[in-house]
Amino acid sequence: MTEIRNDWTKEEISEIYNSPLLDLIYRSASVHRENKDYSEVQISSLLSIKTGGCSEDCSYCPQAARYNTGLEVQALMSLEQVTFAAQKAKDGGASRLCMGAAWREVRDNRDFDKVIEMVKTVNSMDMEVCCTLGMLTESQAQRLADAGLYAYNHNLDTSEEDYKRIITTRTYDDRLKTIENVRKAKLTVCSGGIIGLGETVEDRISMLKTLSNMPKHPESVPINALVPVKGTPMENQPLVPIWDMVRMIATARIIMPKTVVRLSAGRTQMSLTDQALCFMAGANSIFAGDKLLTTPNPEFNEDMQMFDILGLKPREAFKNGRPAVRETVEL
Ligand code: SAM
Ligand code: DTB
Ligand code: SF4
Repeated sequence: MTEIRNDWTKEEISEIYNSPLLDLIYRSASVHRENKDYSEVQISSLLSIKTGGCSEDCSYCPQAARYNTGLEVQALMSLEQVTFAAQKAKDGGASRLCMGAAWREVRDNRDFDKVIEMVKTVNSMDMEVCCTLGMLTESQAQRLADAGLYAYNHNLDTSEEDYKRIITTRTYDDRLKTIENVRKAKLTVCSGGIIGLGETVEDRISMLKTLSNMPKHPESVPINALVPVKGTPMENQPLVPIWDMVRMIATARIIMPKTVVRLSAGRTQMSLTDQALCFMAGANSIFAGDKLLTTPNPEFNEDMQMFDILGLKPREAFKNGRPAVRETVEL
């Protein structure tokens, strides 16, 4: 069994990332097969429970109020709407529902009370529940955990060095602090990044170092390819070459062998063959359903056809235990 390390250096990660592509894929696929049932893919469905109007200036994001992206702002959904969407996602084969809100941070108000109810309801429907709501305090993380939340998504997005170029309204430390609060509440951590923001290879390596040097690796690491959205500062960014996506996924797989690596945003820009390479390189999760948060994603049926062709199968919910018993099982 591959050793879990939290002391990867930039040099080591860089050597892996820059190794000849086929050697890299061979190595990451081997690590994947040693550590995981490689044919099992965890499926999450995204639901934007509060859309647009965000006060942050993340330069990739269509939901930032300051960019004219033509997005319709929507207030927090009702519990009924969420229940309906959760059932639809479950029927489509998703084992996890990830609810996203375009908030800078969570505030202790009625909206948060409503989100707590949503978490309880989706949890009672036998789905893993994930939230991504912006910054959290320790007590807010604890409230979410008590309601049955399974995972919290909070991405680093890029390297510490590159952060100011992408976002000025918060710091890298703010991001790390929330992740720490999530850990303190014993929630599982989902944290990754975006490639295609104009970052350098060194930035990618630096971000992977931060993730892999955390005291405990995130249980899931989403690798997003930028979806360039008109009206955002990143609208003219060229599409990410598939080889960069494969290198990121393979490197994440090798340095965080037990982590679920998610082939996240950007799949509509990829062929089936492209995606097959990503699964071969060690990706073992996707977002399914025809929408990400605000941008398109392949249809459930298309993905199921892809699974059939590639011999992949969806992972069932709570394979690693329910939140209440989570401490006793290996994640
Ligand atoms: N507001 C919360 C936050 O920032 O953590 C949660 C929602 S935010 C939309 C979640 C993540 O979506 C971001 O961290 C970023 O990684 C991803 N994202 C947003 N816009 C994207 C885009 N155009 N392409 C790829 N990923 C994107
Ligand atoms: C993640 O890493 N990617 C998802 C999820 N976590 C929240 C979001 C992707 C958003 C893509 C742009 C949009 O649809 O708005
Ligand atoms: Fe707001 Fe999150 Fe979008 Fe940043 S990424 S603008 S915090 S919704």
